[in-house]
Order: sequence, then structure tokens, then C-alpha cells
Amino acid sequence: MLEPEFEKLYSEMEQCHVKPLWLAERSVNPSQPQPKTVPWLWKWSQLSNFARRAGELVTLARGGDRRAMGLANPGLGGAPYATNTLWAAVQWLNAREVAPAHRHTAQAIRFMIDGQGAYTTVQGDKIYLERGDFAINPPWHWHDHGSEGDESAVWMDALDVPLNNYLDAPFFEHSAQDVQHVTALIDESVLKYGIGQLRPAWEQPAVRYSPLSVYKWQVTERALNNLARVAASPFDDVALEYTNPHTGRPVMDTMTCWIQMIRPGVHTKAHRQVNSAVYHVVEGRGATIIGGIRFDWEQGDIFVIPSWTYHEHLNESKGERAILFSAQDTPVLVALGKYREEALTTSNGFQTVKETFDVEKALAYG
Ligand code: 1HN
Repeated sequence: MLEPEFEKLYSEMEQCHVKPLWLAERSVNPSQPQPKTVPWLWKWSQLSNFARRAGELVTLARGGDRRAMGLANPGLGGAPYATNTLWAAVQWLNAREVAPAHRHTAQAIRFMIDGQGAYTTVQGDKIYLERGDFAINPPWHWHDHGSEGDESAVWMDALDVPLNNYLDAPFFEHSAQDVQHVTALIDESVLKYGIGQLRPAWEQPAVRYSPLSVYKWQVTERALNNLARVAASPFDDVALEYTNPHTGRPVMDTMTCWIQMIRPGVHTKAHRQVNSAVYHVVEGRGATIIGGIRFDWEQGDIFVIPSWTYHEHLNESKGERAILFSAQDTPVLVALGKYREEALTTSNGFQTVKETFDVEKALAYG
């Protein structure tokens, strides 16, 4: 029972929208991160089915602009966000379709999943995307996509939309022209910057975003195979970060991307970081134990790892490699001095599996 003076003070404070810290919930100052983002996995069998049907039913009319199907993390109260900071989607283009030009301050990356003849033009620079290619779309750069072949195309998008919106920083603009005038030669950035240790001598490096618009799969795969011959991380196995060739730093300010190979028979140790990540299974099958829940995955699946949640990867196959692509918000945490990481020290660094994720059961429990 509060004494009348206290009661009076608190009720007057409340009327004036003042909240004393000593009465605030523990949530104002938790002792460690309490992510609302939950570990989750979307099956490719479902995503690809939705994408194909959306391709038949939904036109890419102006206003719609993109046939992108966002992954809505069930922990985020119905927001169309994969994690607290990242928007992730599967985007589908029918053959000979155009997704008209627009620009926004959210920064985007694309990872090509399937299809021939699809392109994205980013600020006049037209890039054809083949399976495994990784492309960047820096903020406020005009971009339109299209498909010139007889095939549909499908890729994964990741954007910093939730972060951008949280910061009250979103701007968006449609272009008067659906399709941009192409001002660079095809693959010009690959020809100029694609051998990262060598750069055009007469140009001063522009360091904010990677000058390389697309990281071709052939090069990425060669780098993975090379690294696998000599070194691996106990937590991530054969893991590579895509970098700005001028700085060795992440390709953009708010997102970094990785490609990693989990070799047959490898079971990595668990660690956790102050960041969140969206993973896409490029090839193979395996499992990731996230916060004590085992998520089995196969080619095409997409899963998320929330902040400060232990995770470890397994490839139980006898001879098949597994390849994971991921987009992570790490550069934001690092830039703001908030990044931490920690290895699990109990049970020899492995988590105890409490349950196996079953999407049907998880959906039923909502
Ligand atoms: C966007 O511009 C694209 O250009 C995809 O492909 C997804 C999600 C939110 C806001 C803008 C694209 C997007 C997006």
C-alpha cells in the first residue's frame, strides 16, 4: 500500500507523462539482450510454392513495384520483418517482366537463387544475375529489375528496412522511367574492381560502399574451396565475408554478408553475438541449433538467428558440402560500439538440444 503522498505524486507524474526509473520495468535496463526476434525457419518448399503462385496471380503493376514476399518473424508482432533490423524476402520475376525503377534510403542486397536472364540495374549499372551471385544496392541508388529470358527468376532480398524505419530515416521515390538508361558497360564494376587486391591506379578509392556491384558465384566458390584447403573457424567452419575491395570492410554500412561452407561431418561449436542474421541455404542440407532448438534445413530454406542467442551448425552428410549465405546487421553494432561475442563454455561448447523445430507444430502454437 502506497502512502497517500506517493500515490499522489505518481498519479500526477503519470498524468504529465513522466515515468520514474525506479518504477520502470526491468525491461528498460535488462542485464542482457532480450530479443523479440525468435529463431525461425521458412521452408523452401513453401516459399517457392508461394512465389510461383504469386507469379501467376499478382501483376507487377505500378505501385506494387516488386513481387517480394517478406518473411515475418512471429516474435515481431505481425511486422513484415525477419529480425528486428532486417527485412528479408523471396522475390519472383516472371519471364520478360520489369520491376520499375525506384530508390530509397534503405540499403539492399540480393542473392540469386534461380533463373536465367534476370538483371538488376543499380544507378545505371546493369548486372545479370546467375545462381549464387551476390549483388549490392546502396542507399538512394535507383534500381530496376527485369528478366530478359524465357525463364522466371527468384532471389533473396535483404534490406535494413526495420532499422531505417526505427531511425525515422526512410525516403522513397519512384522514377518517371520504368527502366533506367544503362550508363555502364555490362559487368563494368567486375572488370574494374573484380580482382580485389588490384585497383585502377588513377582513382581515389571511394570507401563508403563497395565499388563492386556484383560478386560472381564462380569467384566466391573458388575462394571457399581455397580456404577449405587451409583454414576454418571452430564456430563457422569455412566462412568468408564479402568485402569492399578498397577497404577490406563490409560492403555497406548497415549490413554485411557471408558465405560459408559447412564441410561433411563438421559440427561447429556454439557462440553468440550481439547482432541478428538471416541465413539462406544455398546448397546441401544440415542443421543449426539456435537457442537449444534444432532447425533442420535443406537447399532454399531461410532461417534467422536473433541477437545474443547461441548457435552451432552441423553437416551430418558423409560426402556432401553444405553452403550457407547470410546477411547480418553486424556493422551497425560494431560502428556504435555495441558488438560483443561469446563462446559457450559448458558441455565442451555444444548446446543441449531441447527440441527440434517442426514448422507445422510451431504454426499451430502460433
Ligand atoms: C525493394 O525496393 C525491393 O527493389 C525489394 O527489389 C524489397 C522491401 C521493402 C522496401 C523496398 C527491390 C523491398 C524493397
